[in-house]
Amino acid sequence: MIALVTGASAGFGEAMARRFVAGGYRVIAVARRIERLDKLRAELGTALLPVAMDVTNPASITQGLTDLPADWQTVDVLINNAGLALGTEPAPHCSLAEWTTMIDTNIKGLVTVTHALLHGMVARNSGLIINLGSIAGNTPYPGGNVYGASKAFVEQFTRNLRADLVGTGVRATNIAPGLCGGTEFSNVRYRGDDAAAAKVYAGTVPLTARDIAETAYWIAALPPHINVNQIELMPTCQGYGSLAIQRSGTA
Ligand code: 8X3
Repeated sequence: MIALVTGASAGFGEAMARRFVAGGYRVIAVARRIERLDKLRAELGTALLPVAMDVTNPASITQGLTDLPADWQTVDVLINNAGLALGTEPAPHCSLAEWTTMIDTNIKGLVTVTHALLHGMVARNSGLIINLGSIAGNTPYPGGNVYGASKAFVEQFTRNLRADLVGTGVRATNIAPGLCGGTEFSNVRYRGDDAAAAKVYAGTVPLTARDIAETAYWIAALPPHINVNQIELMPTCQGYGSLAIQRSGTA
């Protein structure tokens, strides 16, 4: 069995590459940072194939997939993990360039890789697409603006895949994690301000990348008649908040 994991150079993607190799899969590890993938290959051996690819560049995706060795061409499990959040400012203070980067990666990249591999899965009557959504896709919060909206796209795209794929044997799942620590996610979101990133997790026991990898592996290991449409995970220390109300006469 072959799994292709995007964003495999760190965080969830790296943890998933490790978990799937440990479970007996061969893993196509995709990322821009090839030197990190090469290190992973040195550690995990020939069950991991590093592939340099920028999911925001359709030509790079086509090239990377076309160049796969013949015995690596049949992808059984696609894990669309590559994605990022940039900023926590209110919408009027956000950078359009950062909004566009999130759309290009979290939406366009995910859709392009899926489009490239979907035909093969349908032709083979089997396959699994795991998309990495977020609680931000269905729980609005201040500063979530385009990031949350991109994850709402991931959620609904996954459901619509399900609508179109009934009868094909191809499965699709949206994994929607909440607070998850120990990855670059918040460091990237706070644009390298590591102190601000660390504050996000202060005093919490967040989810870990291994928790998400274990979830993905469990989903893939289920019998083929079971489709997990969506799974939302939060650490026990996290919950839902109340809605904001501005009352007249108050600040
Ligand atoms: C990451 C979880 O809570 O920062 O997608 O939106 S959160």
